[in-house]
Amino acid sequence: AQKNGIDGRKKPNLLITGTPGTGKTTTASALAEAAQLRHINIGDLVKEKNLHNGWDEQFECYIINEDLVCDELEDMMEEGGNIVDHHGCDFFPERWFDRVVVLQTENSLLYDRLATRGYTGSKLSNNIECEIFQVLLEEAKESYQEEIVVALRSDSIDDLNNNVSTLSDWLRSWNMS
Ligand code: DAT
Repeated sequence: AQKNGIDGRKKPNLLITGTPGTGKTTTASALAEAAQLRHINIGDLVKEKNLHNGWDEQFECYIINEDLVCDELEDMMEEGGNIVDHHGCDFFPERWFDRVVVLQTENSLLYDRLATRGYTGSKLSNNIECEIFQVLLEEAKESYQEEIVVALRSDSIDDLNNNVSTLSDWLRSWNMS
């Protein structure tokens, strides 16, 4: 991570990514509260601001307009102090992030979480496969410098609390360094 960011940020930007259900939103909102930073859930932002090109019937999700999302976020990212939460990471400018966290969850636990969320059929199996093949970890390593990418387990509430505390410590040390 760079002191005062590549763009002269005074506060760091963190990306929390991972397969749906691994705990991105839960982790990001707890961390945002603990560290007094802004939580940006890309899925919610896309819906609220209509940053999409319609609904994908096959994948049952909005077709994100990546250019509109990046334009919408640019000023806030330049300012710093953002925790961005999204199940993808390859379309953001690399310079935006000081650290990229990939949450990972054991398959059977993830299966239960997604089933509880109402996922069935191919939507459920596609997401489990995404986790088995570590798609997001690979995507993160391809999109950012490896030294800023960290994989964290998110199986239990203990993991969640540990992750929030580890990441709070890191955010604090970034501010002081
Ligand atoms: P995501 O934003 O990655 O889709 P989420 O934060 O909505 O995931 O969490 C999905 C569900 O799993 C939700 O009911 C909270 C629960 N959960 C999240 N992280 C967890 C953890 N580390 N241990 C146990 N349950 C967790």
